[in-house]
Amino acid sequence: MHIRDESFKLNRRKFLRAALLAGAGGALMPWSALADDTVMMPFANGERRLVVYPQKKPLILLTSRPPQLETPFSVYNNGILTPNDEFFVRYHLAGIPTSIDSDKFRVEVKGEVSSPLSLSLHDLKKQFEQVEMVAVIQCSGNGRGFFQPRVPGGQSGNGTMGNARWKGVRLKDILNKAGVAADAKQVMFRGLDKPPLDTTPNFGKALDVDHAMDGEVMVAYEMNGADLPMLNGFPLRLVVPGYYGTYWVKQLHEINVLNKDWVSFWMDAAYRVPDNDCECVPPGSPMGKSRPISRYDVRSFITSLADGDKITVGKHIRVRGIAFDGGSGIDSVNFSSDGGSTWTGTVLGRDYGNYSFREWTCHFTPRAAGDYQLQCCAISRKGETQPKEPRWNPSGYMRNVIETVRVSAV
Ligand SMILES: Nc1nc2c(c(=O)[nH]1)N[C@H]1C(S)=C(S)[C@@H](COP(=O)(O)O)O[C@H]1N2
Ligand SMILES: [Mo]
Repeated sequence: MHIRDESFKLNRRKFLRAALLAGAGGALMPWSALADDTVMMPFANGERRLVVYPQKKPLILLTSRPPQLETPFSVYNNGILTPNDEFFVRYHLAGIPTSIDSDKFRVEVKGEVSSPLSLSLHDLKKQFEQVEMVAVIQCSGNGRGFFQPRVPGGQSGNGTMGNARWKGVRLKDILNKAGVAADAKQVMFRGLDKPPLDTTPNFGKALDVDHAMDGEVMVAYEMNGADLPMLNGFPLRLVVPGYYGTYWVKQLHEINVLNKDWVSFWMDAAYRVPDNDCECVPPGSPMGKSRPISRYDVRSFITSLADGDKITVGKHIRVRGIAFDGGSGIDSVNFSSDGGSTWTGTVLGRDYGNYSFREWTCHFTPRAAGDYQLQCCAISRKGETQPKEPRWNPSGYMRNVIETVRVSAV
């Protein structure tokens, strides 16, 4: 059966399977993919299976080893926070942890520090101030499947992003307790996942020490008021507000302070963007000089309508969507029903902070029968906006072109 991503609905049988797979308590059932529907993504070779993983509703399968699961886009219309059981999943290595004893779990703080620490979850919650923040995590390759010319890598639509309320402690407070050496340069983070072959580099990421100490980067144990799902990093993950998901290390168990830049595949070969103002190169050309990917660019989406929807001539509708950027916050969002020739303002919803999705709404009445190209375009508080033509880079990162939803009025 083929159904469009935007209109997919769960049938009762799948709900039952999802419930079965989720199992009881923290113990996870065997990792398998069972749902038997497919969805069509709006690009060539876009057929995808819907799969059920532990603690998850059916998500769109990109790969199963390692799991890469995309959120069906319709989910973003249901609320500003993305539910844990519909949150996208991305791992690089097949050897991911499937059960963790949270009593035995420790995060080690070591390297260029005066007193190395080994902290249990209980220690973290008791020894440091607990903080909360709503923040978007977005994969660098969100929307990669739309790149023209096509680029290698997970061919995802725009469903590898999510917005959650994270609860945890400030990384700065942990590092201060350990006592960071004066000549510290970077802090390196590792998760518990293991490569299937010893030749594959273990996953890790590094931040400059000033960034790690900025008071915003968090070590989080809760997401939307619940423990992190196993696939989203249980029991602990790094939260790097405004920075691409690659830095948000899951199953965080090692924090290593270094007196030099960390040399690794994950910083020096992967997750790099062209080192210029637009972080882009002419379509089809090589990367050239590059730098590590960093903050999100500004994006916005229509969530209440999807490509191919029918609307009624003369009937008023409320169009709704979301916008976000790398941390300055959203200043305004404009809406167009004629493919960007003319624009009108929209009304912003509640402000959950500069790192959150921001809802926008506007009114639209199609006056005549025919096709409409609906677009939205956000402007951030630091004055950035979205380009009309897509920017391109060979890794398919940082897509933020003005997206178009094609509907017809009948
Ligand atoms: N341990 C570990 N953490 C990781 C990764 C990984 O492969 N292993 N992938 C990163 C990438 S690229 C992304 S986009 C986010 C995805 O977070 P999610 O799976 O919770 O949605 O996790 C990041 N943290
Ligand atoms: Mo990612």
